[in-house]
Amino acid sequence: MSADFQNWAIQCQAGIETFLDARLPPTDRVPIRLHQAMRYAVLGGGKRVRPLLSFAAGELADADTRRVTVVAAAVELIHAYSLVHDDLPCMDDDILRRGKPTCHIEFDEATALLTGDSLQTLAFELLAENQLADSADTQLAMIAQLTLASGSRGMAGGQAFDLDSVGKTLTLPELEFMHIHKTGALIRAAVMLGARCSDRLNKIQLNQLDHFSKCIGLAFQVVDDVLDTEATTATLGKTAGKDAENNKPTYVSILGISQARDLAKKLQHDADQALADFGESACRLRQVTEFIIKRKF
Ligand code: GRG
Repeated sequence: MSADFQNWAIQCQAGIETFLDARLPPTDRVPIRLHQAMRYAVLGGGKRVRPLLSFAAGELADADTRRVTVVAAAVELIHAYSLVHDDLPCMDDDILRRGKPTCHIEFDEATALLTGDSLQTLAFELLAENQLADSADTQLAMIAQLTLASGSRGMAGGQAFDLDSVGKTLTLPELEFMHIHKTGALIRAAVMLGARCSDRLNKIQLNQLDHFSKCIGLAFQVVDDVLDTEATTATLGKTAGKDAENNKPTYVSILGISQARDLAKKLQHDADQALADFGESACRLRQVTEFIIKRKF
């Protein structure tokens, strides 16, 4: 990673932290325990990959940073909610997330459930109360895009497939279908919402960007599966080896580690190709892609 990219990423991560800190309800406001749990689940952790993608796509489209910050925060809130719910005993039943006890361990199950619910609605509150696009039609379309990416036809639907797949043998296309929804849909929304904060990109360019975002959504998951096999709990900040322990089909269980790594490289190449027409303006998106592929946690 170049120093230039690292500085840029640190700046974006700090910007999103400040914004989320200001917009999450304070802990002296009732219901205090719920507000404490919301802040616990969101602040001071995570790689903020989805916000980095929104900022990089925003730069590509020359979008207003204040608008991009709002959509990046909304996507990160949806992501944080999904992690809180995913860790619950009725789902993945995990005790460690972002290097600290999961929300239901630190608080309790009912609070964790309400935390996820409240983070999700806060995301849409942000999108509804700020100007994100030049036209109201575009803004409504952006909000619709995030609802679709989060719900039963996106992330929540992918999670349902995931829960249903435990102990089963999936084909590669079935695994891909699951991850396009579970992980890919929100990553796609992060990219596209960042770009749509400006109306600079035409339909062809938006389609190219959409293709890019589908490739990196899958690449992110392939790398996640490799890390779940190879990295330690201490490095990941979440329990390593969970997929095998839970008898879940993964890219590693289907392809083996070496072919899974090759697939991640191929997807990076496809993502790069999708950006070919953008030239230098897509530099940040290429750097975030490299970060996703080379990450160690
Ligand atoms: C509960 C509706 C609902 C959905 C949950 C995304 C998800 C669906 C569950 C998370 C489980 C998981 C480990 C999925 C693999 C990919 C993934 C989303 C990893 C975590 O994202 P990172 O690495 O996490 O970006 P940080 O902590 O860095 O933000």
